[in-house]
Amino acid sequence: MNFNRKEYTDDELLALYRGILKPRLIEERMLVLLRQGRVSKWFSGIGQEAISVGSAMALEQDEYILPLHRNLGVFTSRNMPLDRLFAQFQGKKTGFTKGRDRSFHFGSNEHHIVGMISHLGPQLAVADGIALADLLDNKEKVTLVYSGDGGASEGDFHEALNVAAVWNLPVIFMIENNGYGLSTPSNEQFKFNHFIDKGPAYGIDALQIDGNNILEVYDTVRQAAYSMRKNPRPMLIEAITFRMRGHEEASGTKYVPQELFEKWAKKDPVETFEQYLLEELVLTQKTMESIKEEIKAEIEEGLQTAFATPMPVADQQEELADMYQPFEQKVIEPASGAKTEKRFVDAISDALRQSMERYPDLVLMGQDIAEYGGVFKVTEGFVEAFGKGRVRNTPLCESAILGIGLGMSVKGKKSMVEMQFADFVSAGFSQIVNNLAKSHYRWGQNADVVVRMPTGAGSAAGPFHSQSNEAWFFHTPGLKVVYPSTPYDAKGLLNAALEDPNPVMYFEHKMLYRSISQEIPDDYYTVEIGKARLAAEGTDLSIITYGMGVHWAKQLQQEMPELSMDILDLRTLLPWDKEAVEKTVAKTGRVIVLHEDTLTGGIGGEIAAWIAEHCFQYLDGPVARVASLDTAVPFAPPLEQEFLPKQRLREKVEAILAY
Ligand SMILES: Cc1ncc(C[n+]2csc(CCOP(=O)(O)OP(=O)(O)O)c2C)c(N)n1
Repeated sequence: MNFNRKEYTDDELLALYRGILKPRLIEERMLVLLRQGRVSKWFSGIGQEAISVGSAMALEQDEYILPLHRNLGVFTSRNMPLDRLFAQFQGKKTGFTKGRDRSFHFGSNEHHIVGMISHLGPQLAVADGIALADLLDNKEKVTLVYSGDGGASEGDFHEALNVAAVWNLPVIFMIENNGYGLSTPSNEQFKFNHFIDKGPAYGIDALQIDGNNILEVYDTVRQAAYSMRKNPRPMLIEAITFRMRGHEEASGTKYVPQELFEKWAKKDPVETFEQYLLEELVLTQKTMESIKEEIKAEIEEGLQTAFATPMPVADQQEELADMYQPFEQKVIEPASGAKTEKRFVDAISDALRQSMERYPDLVLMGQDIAEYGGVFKVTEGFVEAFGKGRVRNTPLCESAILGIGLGMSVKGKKSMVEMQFADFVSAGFSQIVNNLAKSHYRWGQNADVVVRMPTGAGSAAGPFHSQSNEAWFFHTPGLKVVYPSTPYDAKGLLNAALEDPNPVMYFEHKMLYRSISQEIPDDYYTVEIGKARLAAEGTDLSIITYGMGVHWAKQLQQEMPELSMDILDLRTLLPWDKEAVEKTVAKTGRVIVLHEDTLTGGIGGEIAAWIAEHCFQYLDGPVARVASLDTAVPFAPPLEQEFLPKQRLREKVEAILAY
């Protein structure tokens, strides 16, 4: 191994030595505990410590690091108290996730670390988001994120690098190339020779280093970070290394040829550095022994404390409440009575503009939303008003942009991500349901992100520009889902969504954009999230619905003037207003749940089940559902009309009344 100490002092070298020893000694202890069955799953970083430790120690303490499952050295380099770290591994309440997530799956803002979710790749875009926040605030900071050679096959890798390159984000993408992804060797994982070959393809500078040489890692990252702080841009560093143990401890290493272990054992990052320091007379045998004893004592103490802590006791209320960042909405009334007739689309635009004025930290991101104004022209004129920094055209990278939203939240910024069509959210699904939705519950980090979802059918746009996919998110704890049906609610609910520090999916039906208008307040105001609204009042029947369903029910009422019915517009789907539902059911005793989404697994099923369970005593008939056919959304208008539930509504109303 070629160590080059350059100008580094003895103290700096010794600090690196202490740094690299700690994760190694912890791991050696963990292996013993594993054999004794005292810790569960363990992903070993033995052989790769120089990368975690060298890179983490090269950064400033308040620069964010986003580690993965083999980066124990990042956590130790940030001097996390070991008792807490071990408590985290053991699922104890005194860890970082109250026992809710395992091993390295947590973050700690105190230590400027954002931990991974199991999916690996989504981590990369979160780093982009942190870097973007710093860049917008001229902070001159870098963010460091890791990827394995296997995880780099994920689409998220491509998206994160692409956006970082286009936006000049100061992110160090550290690729730990250890030759295997679980059991899959590199030649079955990718066809290129080196990850550095990818850098230029993205317009990113790339460097390849010996990942087992802590001095080389430290020096390279220090220099890269220094240059990137002054001249913001991403950098790809490929660290060549080897995984000396199995993917995780239970899975063995049969698939790895023995000679590879022998070859890499000679390059052990801890032993070779130790040997170098002894030869350089930076370290003596005696100091080496005493440093080891000191660290071992710290480990034992941490372990004893962690083992002595009891397992968490489940408290249902606390578990449910912690899915969300606590937030008590105060409904804001408009400051004056001034009103203007506005179309649905203008109401949305109004809310965005006023929220941009209200929150200087709010950033809008979406495809073609800047100069072009978005495909539905919601953000027309916004660049002139707020600048390109806050009104950002994005590449076609839904997943990365949503992950960036989470990264921005880590830095206290709000973001709105516009899906060009709600259908395309599938390309960023994992970021929403796994990252944004779960991070508060897991480690207390809120995701202050509103995702705007132009949704719905009716314009012969075919299966991929027409879907109603609110049920995907309705099923995901941690999200809020709102779905206005009037211009008044569109403005008030979007303002409320942007105010709320939790991730909110905001559905806006495209067919309502220009087809309905209403006099709405000129001033800023909010509508309460979680509250339904009676769109019509009657006594014979309740139609519980939202979005376009409200308008279908109203049309039916005009066609059947003799019919006296409640039309309950849910407005918020998650959490939905059970009180209002119970009230209308108690009043009429006959219920239809109506929605544009397809029938099976739609929100109507949940509401109908809840009514059956909790309002049985009020019912004079079965709880009926009217929804779209269980097919994709067809293109040709006659097919689309048959698909949509509108024409089946009347029939069902008559059947329920006649029951
Ligand atoms: C999206 C996704 N697919 C599959 C897995 C299962 N898995 C966990 S780690 C891993 C291998 C990762 O290899 P690499 O990125 O090279 O990192 P290494 O484990 O070698 O450090 C796999 C397949 C996962 N966690 N997430």
